[in-house]
Amino acid sequence: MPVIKVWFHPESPYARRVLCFLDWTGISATRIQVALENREHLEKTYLDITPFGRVPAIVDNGFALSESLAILRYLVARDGLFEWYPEDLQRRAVADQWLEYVSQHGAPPFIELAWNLNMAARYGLKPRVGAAEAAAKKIKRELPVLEARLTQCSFLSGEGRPGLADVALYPFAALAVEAQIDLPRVAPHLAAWMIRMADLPVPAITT
Ligand SMILES: N[C@@H](CCC(=O)N[C@@H](CS)C(=O)NCC(=O)O)C(=O)O
Repeated sequence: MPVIKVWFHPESPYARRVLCFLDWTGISATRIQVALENREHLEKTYLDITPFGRVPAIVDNGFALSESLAILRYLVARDGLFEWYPEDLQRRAVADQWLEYVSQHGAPPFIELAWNLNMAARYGLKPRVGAAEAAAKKIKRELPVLEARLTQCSFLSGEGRPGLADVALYPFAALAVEAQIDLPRVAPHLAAWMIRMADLPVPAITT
């Protein structure tokens, strides 16, 4: 099979969803770093690959695709990796339920907190006024949801092994320290899940 090209930034949790999945599944890919800080994502050469001008994006044998979750679903179907995203109607529906939940509610507060408390300053940018407080409120609502699921199941998938919802959450939850969330104290089951996920091979942070 031709080698996939993947455009990423090492600090983008969206891109890291794809990088983690590539590593965990052993799909070979050429990684191309996009310097968001130099606005490379807004250059024509990159916009020719993805109309959205964001990372991640992939090109597979001339076929271009953006949006991290669309890419994960594509890779599952392309390589028949249905252990990550079941084909059975109701198991797929549950996988989608958790994937949607992570996408809409579970993951965003981690990056919003981490960005506004730490990351923005690293890039010489100012955090948005009130954004960290708003994200802290959101995380307070979502942590008990994640914690309850991971009290009942070892992975969000509910399948006894990680699924796409777990992949989608992992790089965001990995921002807990930068988000100033003491996971072992406030969400011990989520913290234990992080360790289970970290036991899977994880890509290095740089190319
Ligand atoms: N919904 C997109 C979000 C991707 C995204 O927001 N990526 C950020 C980096 S974390 C980006 O490229 N930002 C550049 C910009 O918005 O200009 C996905 O899931 O792939």
